[in-house]
Amino acid sequence: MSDGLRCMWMRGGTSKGGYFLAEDLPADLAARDKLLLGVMGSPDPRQIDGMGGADPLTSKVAVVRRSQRPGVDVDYLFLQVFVDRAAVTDAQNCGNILAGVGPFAIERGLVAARDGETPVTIFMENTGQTAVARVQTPGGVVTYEGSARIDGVPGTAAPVPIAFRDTAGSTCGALFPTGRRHDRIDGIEVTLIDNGMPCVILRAADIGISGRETPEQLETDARLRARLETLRLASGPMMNLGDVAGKSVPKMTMLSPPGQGGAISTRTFIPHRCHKTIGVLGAVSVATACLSDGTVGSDLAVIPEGAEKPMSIEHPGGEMTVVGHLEAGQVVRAEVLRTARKLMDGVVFPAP
Ligand code: NQM
Repeated sequence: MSDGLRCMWMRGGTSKGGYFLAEDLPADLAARDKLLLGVMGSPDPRQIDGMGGADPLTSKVAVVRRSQRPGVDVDYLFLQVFVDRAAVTDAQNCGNILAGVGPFAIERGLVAARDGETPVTIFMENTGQTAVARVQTPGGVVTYEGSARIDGVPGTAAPVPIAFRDTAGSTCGALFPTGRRHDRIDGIEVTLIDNGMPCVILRAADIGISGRETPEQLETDARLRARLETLRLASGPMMNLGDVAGKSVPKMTMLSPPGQGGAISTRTFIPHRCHKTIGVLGAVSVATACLSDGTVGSDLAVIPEGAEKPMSIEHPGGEMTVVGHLEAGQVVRAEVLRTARKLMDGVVFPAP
């Protein structure tokens, strides 16, 4: 591949990665994955010979194509390239990288821009569900500049609001895959939920932390990590995910009462590194748990009044607001505000 490979590097929300047109990647999946490992410089904890940033949040890929589905603009496949293992997985979605898909699709000519704002309907191949992202396109050109601010990213940028409608049971087949709103595993009460991201939700206090620790403090707590992994491995089959030893799902989110005026406070392992903030669909799943009676979370959360619930999900880097829309006590739609930015457009040269 000495001629290199066309790609755009983008920040999507609080993540960063390579955005490719499907036609620019090999159709053979083994060849594609080998190439992407070379692009990122994996396996290597420093990813020194590639573009990856030595963190799962900066070792991500979006593969985008024009959609053949009625009412859908583009299909988006998310790939997590592991940092220190020679593995690439499509077993999870990513709502942060999703934020860059609309601008990328317009820039590559897959979607015609309107003057002002362009809605881009995106089929998320990982989970078979659809999201609508609104991209700012004054004069029919994508702009990344604006006054929207999201925690975990310095400065401001153009807003990319994203709406999710049908994310319940995305990977596990049901919102509550065990059919129960809480379960007990290894003596700890958990809620197993999937509203776009399979998550194991537990109380921080139940596992012996305050929930106010930094990600660095939590990552160096060997006892905590071992306990979380035991819970995760037991949760996998209960969530219809099978053996999750080598998988990046479910995520492990520990909840505590809000400390900054939000709805709930979180610390999340994804699953072996502690997230510096929280994933988008992870936050949608946490908000949904908190808004559902009888769950771990419903007892800790401070829920806003009204049918539209702006749930401020606190995380180590600030907060992310998920607006949950309820019908008959169920979350039927969720919206989040993200931003994205084009960092580089060109040719990448993967390690052989
Ligand atoms: O939950 C990290 C991220 C994510 C995923 C992870 C995400 C989501 O912050 O939708 O965005 O949980 O692996 O990009």
